[in-house]
Amino acid sequence: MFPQPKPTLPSDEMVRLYEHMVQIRLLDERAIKLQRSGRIGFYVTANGEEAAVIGTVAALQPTDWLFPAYRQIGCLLYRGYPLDSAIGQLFGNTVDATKGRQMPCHHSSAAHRFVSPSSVIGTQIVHAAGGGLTAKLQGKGDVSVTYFGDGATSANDFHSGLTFAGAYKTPTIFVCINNQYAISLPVSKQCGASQLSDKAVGYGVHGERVAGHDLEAIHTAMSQAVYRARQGDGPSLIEILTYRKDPHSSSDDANRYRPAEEAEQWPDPIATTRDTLIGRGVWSAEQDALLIGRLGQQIQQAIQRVQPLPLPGPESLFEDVYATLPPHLQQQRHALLTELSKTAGQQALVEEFPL
Ligand SMILES: Cc1ncc(C[n+]2csc(CCOP(=O)(O)OP(=O)(O)O)c2C)c(N)n1
Repeated sequence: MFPQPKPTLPSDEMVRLYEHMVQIRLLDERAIKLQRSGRIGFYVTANGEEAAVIGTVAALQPTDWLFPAYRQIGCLLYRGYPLDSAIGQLFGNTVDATKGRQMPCHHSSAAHRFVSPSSVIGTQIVHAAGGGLTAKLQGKGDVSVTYFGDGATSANDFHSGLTFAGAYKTPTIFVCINNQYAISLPVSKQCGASQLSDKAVGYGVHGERVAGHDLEAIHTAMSQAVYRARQGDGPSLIEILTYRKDPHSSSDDANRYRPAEEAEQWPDPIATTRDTLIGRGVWSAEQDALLIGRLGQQIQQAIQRVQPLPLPGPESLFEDVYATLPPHLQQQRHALLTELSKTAGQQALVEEFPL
């Protein structure tokens, strides 16, 4: 009923995926500069995880559900989410779909089946198990996919989510991006298992580990997991082994808890993929430079468009929960706007939202 996954990526497809990987890297580099220059408050990169993100999302259909953590902006861009919206979320301004209510990097888009991430580690794992059961009951062949880090495998929600998915044989794929650290805590200090994918067996879930710099291997493992899930053969845990090349976020200094030279032992997914493509004769250094220039310019232009936009107005605080605002919230909105009108010239809003 469903097509068997192909074991390798055709070269033109691999080039296409490589371009998405480069886009993530360039956006990360630019966003960190925005953070360092005080223009956005916070950022987390996917540096070292680009093949994990793109190799997995590329094995899915746009109708499959994603339950991400905070390093998977690349999945959303891969699915066609506008760059302006992605960057607007970092600024929390009027093109931010989350209206400035979330931390930067906590994107969500119902249209792209990219469910709102929570900062609380591991919560998305149970949501994805439930999403998998929903997909199974609907019977359309959709799968649900969740992304989380090595640290999240020690959270209660990992146990709950995999127990549920294994028991109900949900079409869920648990993608654990093992980047070696949960902030400052190395994997070896938070878990006694020799590999995290071994945990799957106790839940009746297929488990497998794959190298994080190997785009094709990731894509193949994911395609096979998707195939099993769509066939009704239940969930998989895919551990993607890589290294977090940057600090945990823009808020910490990794030099305080790990030696700088450690990163050099881990292959870079971008360089590995680029070299593979050049080695196959389907890519060149000149094309690479042109790509970096083109994507960098797109990002720069999007920032120039988005950065000047205003922040959401204070009245937006009261939107999106109730179809009809209850009287006590109407009173609070009026009181807030009346108060602000005294200092910030918001009289027009008071008139727009009278009691
Ligand atoms: C339940 C919970 N505990 C602790 C934290 C603080 N915290 C934020 S990120 C993080 C590390 C997560 O590491 P990992 O799951 O490996 O993901 P990574 O950031 O490496 O991608 C921690 C401990 C949190 N957000 N939620």
